[in-house]
Amino acid sequence: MVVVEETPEIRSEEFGLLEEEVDRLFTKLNPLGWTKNACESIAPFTYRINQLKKERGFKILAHSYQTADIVFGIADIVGDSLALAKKATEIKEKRILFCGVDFMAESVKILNPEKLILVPAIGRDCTLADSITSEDVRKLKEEYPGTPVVCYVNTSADVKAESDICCTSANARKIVDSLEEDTVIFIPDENMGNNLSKITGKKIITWPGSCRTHNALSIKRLEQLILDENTKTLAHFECRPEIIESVDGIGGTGDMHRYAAKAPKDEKVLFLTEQGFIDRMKVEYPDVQFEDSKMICISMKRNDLFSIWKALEKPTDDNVIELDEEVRKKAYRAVSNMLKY
Ligand code: CIZ
Repeated sequence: MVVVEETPEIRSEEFGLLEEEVDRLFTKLNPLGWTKNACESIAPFTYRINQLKKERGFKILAHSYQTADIVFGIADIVGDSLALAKKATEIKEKRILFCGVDFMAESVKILNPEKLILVPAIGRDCTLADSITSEDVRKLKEEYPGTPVVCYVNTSADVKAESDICCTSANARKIVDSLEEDTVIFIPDENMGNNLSKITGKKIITWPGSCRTHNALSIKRLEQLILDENTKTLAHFECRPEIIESVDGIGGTGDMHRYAAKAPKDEKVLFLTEQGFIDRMKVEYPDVQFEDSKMICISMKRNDLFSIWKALEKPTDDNVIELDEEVRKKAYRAVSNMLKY
């Protein structure tokens, strides 16, 4: 069987603009090893997507774990889930195409119920978000009455609706620290809960959930990744506690971004998080020598230029993020509590 790939049709009068698009992409992506040929193969997609988003009144929001062709080719705003959810409340566009996984797009919908939120790929799962249900949270609350429930952003809207406050890797420490209680239920990331317990000195009741990408990092693998003893190594909160004990710092991608922005010229830096974020840093801070983590989240990588083009041109029900209004209102409380930090 011959498979003919579908690509956007480019009219002959647009060829000049397409060449400019190839040059634009090459300037951005060449530092990551992209060739002119590779840029030529994606240019019809980025060109058409950028046209469609203007024609149809969309802003494209992309999580830092997306691939570089999305981040530098078509995204208007790039960041972690907290930054993206906040930015979404500030933009005038009523339509958002969100490149990330479902729980992140749901956070945007929780804060922007009047906006249309589309996610391009199908199967935007997350091992953390899928590890716990709202019923599980209700049972935890029965077991530990009066104990505050902090949910990591990697949870469904249903789970957020049962929680007191939501947090991201960027503000988890501040939020747990700020609570009056010495015992806190932290769901669903067990590594992050244990790491927070060590940092804050609080008793954290955890849930057996983990991010398959960060949890897979072992000490042996870490040793292989550190190519030079002078490398500064920062690990994501979602990594195992033994990893956190062996590195120079801990945080979310927001903290890592701030570190990269101030890193001395030529410093060797290893961020133990998803490779998409490292590629973003390599382009934005070319004077720093970022080592690759080679940690890949396959769910994040399900969004690609083809599915984005299709979702903008002809969205289906599968692309649309819908939330029950009662659940959204309850989840809004936990998310808006988080935004104070
Ligand atoms: O909050 C986020 O976006 C996640 C899940 C990780 C991070 O550190 O960016």
